[in-house]
Amino acid sequence: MPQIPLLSEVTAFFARDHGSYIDGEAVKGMGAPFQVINPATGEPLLTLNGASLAQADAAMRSAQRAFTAWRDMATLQRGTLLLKLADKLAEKREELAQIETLCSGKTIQLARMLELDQSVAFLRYFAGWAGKINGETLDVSLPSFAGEKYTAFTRRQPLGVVVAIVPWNFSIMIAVWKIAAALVCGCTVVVKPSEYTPLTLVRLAELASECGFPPGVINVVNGPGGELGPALIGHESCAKVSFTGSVATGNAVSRSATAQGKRVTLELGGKNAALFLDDLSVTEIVNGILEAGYLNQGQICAAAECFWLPADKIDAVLEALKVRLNNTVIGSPLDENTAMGPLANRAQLDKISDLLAIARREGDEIVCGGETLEGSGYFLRPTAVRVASASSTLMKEETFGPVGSFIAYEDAEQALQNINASPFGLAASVWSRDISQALRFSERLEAGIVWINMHTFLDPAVPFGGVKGSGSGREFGSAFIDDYTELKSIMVRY
Ligand code: TXE
Repeated sequence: MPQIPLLSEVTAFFARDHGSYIDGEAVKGMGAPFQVINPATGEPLLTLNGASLAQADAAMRSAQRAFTAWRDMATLQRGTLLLKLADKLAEKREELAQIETLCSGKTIQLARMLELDQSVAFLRYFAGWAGKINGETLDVSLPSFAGEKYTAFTRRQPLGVVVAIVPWNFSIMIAVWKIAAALVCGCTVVVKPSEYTPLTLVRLAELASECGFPPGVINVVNGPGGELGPALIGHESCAKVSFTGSVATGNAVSRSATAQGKRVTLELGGKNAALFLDDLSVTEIVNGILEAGYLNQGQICAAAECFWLPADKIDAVLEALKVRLNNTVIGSPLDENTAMGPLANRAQLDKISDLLAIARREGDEIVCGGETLEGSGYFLRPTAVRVASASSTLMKEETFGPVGSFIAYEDAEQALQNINASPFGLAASVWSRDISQALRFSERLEAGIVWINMHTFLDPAVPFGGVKGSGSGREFGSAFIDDYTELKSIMVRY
């Protein structure tokens, strides 16, 4: 199948010297070099230098200098700039999608539709909050002794400099969630992209400058997180950390941010479940599984990995699913007909291969997939595993890959108890034609978001975030306002 031709802008972009974006300029990194690998081929795309600690400091200082003017800018002007950036991303859709596909292995269709079109939608949504982030007027009950009166009101004030630490699975979109939310509230940002996908955010910051964003409002600091992350979080100018990534790193980020009195929100994934009730047909269940578990090679924090199926249907479902998964078009993510590209990086492939080896040892049955493709790319066939029991490792450890774990239940109530026994709770779904029944389950599923007859769809108007070990804080809706502003009370005697 043919690959799409790369745009000349993309080829020219890869030929440039890359680094970070600090104080309104693309700068060469002064830290250690690292490679960006094309996961479809295993070949390096380019080598760039990470930011040095001095450059991380310069980015934080730049964001701090830019903060006062950005905070004091008329809200409508801030909103207009976000709208301009949305238009710019729409205009550069193909260029950014191709860069992202080369670095992450995401299929070009998903890069266009999710990374770009969704980023544009989220930017426009957040731009709409400009001028609407308000306080309240309060009635106070202080007694008046000499005719004096009192009133009080609250204001929502921006926190200051936000450190946004983002992963590789949706490197543009997840960064846009954080950048747009911070900026519309009047905060400035320093973004730390994943070292696997460092390039598109540098391009985004350049485009923001072209739109008229003042220097320092959006900075991008590239490089491995182990040293840069703590330096950014511990910087005196850091008022808040917004983190999306692994549970282990997120917990370390949270400990260090809280110990230093910084606000922190965490979105950490976990082990999401989908519960299919027994009134559905085999085809309906299979369609639901494919939607919930296998998009973007399963590398979506909200994707389902544990599938609870009625005992009388599990055999038929797995038989039909096996046919559909075995027919998945796997291949170059630059081919528009590809449905499944490679995993995003070698570490990801190794981690999943190790988990599958554990599954085999524990007596789980690999129904289909489980093998890598020949060649140097990081391809894994879409995999379905019928686990031996609810205590199998695969029912607990996040694979973050195209690996569904399937288990039968006799009693949906018992399945619910098992799902809720998880220490995580980012997302879950319940599927049934009986909406009344599904709504009752949705109330009791312990997760930050529960979908009914759908899975993985995120909308800017609907708050998103986890419970239990899956994180704290909420993105989107009006819920983000709490996370990026401080509530100030003002009392007046008159
Ligand atoms: O994540 P990390 P990795 C899960 C998934 C995957 C695993 C590892 O299971 O297999 O995590 O992925 C930065 N202080 N998810 O290693 O380390 C890092 O540079 C501050 C789930 O890529 O969490 C990157 O920018 N920051 C997930 C970001 O943290 C640090 C999405 C995330 O990297 C740091 C991705 C430190 N000490 C992976 N160390 C989801 N929930 O969406 C690293 N970083």
